[in-house]
Amino acid sequence: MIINRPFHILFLLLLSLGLSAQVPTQSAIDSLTCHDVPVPGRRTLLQQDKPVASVSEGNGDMVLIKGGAFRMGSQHFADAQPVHDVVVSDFYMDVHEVTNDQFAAFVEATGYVTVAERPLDPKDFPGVDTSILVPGSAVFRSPAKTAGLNNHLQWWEYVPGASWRHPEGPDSNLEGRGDHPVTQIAYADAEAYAAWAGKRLPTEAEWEYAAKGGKHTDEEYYWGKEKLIQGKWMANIFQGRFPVDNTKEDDFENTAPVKSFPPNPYGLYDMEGNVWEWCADYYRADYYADSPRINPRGPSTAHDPQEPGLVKRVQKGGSFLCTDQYCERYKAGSRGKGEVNSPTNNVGFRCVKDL
Ligand SMILES: [Ca+2]
Ligand SMILES: [Ca+2]
Repeated sequence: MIINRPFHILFLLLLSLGLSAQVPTQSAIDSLTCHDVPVPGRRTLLQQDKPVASVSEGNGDMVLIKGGAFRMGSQHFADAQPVHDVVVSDFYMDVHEVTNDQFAAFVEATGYVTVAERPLDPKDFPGVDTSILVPGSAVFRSPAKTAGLNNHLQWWEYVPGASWRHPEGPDSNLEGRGDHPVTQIAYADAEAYAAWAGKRLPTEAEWEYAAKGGKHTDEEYYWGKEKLIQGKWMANIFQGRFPVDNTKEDDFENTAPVKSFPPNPYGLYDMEGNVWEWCADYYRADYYADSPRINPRGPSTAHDPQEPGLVKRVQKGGSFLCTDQYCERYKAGSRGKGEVNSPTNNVGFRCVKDL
């Protein structure tokens, strides 16, 4: 079911055609923005952080996350308040983001066609020349210069032919990127993969509980209080002057191979940065005000007050485009959100499974 795709797609289409486009809301900016070689020594650095009685036997590329109580949310983000007590049950979680090779196996087995690859229905785009309604998706393109950071259309472009197979557009491919996280994934795509794999998408609470690793509660980062540990970056985010100059201090301009950075205490990689990860919960900015304490599964409907009418699901952890200058939502307890049919080249997912 395609819901509200026209709003975002049309927005970007207009930009690609050089037509006028309205200035996006801060919410739109957040949803789209916050929206590459292992560094020896860092994994060793963190192995001393192994939690007590939190990691059990593995399940393929999954690890058992022993359930328990934790403090969910962040006092630094309005929609992540109040910070509140939550209890989650045991579950298995993929140790890394779903990779291009894994997604390719799913597509090979099922013939699945992703949202970005599907034809656009002219009924969803009244008044728009049908010749420009071609499958594609949003791609980050670093501009030579920007006029401030208020208009994200300066660095997001609707690119016909962009899809998980061609993350940056038709001229790009997955060569040498089999172990990178799959991108250009809409919510339904992630859900379809999970069902095929006999798994499901994590709830927001499960995801955040796992990210906090059984030991990190109120720190600014999922790995602790300091952004760098002994001078080393702990996640693939964006360094430099966003969005024009990525200095790649963490070695990666785009996605990184999964497991390029140290695992958290549960043995999970890239819970922050690399790509945003879809969660099963609908997004409501006010959900934490009265969410259930035990195994919360999100509100029954989505509502983003800054973009009412758009159906959004929660995304967590930030991406290679997150930076303190513009999108800090890679930080612990923060919440991202995405319109369900608006994939980008910095959004992917991982799965969980019940015991
Ligand atoms: Ca980076
Ligand atoms: Ca991630």
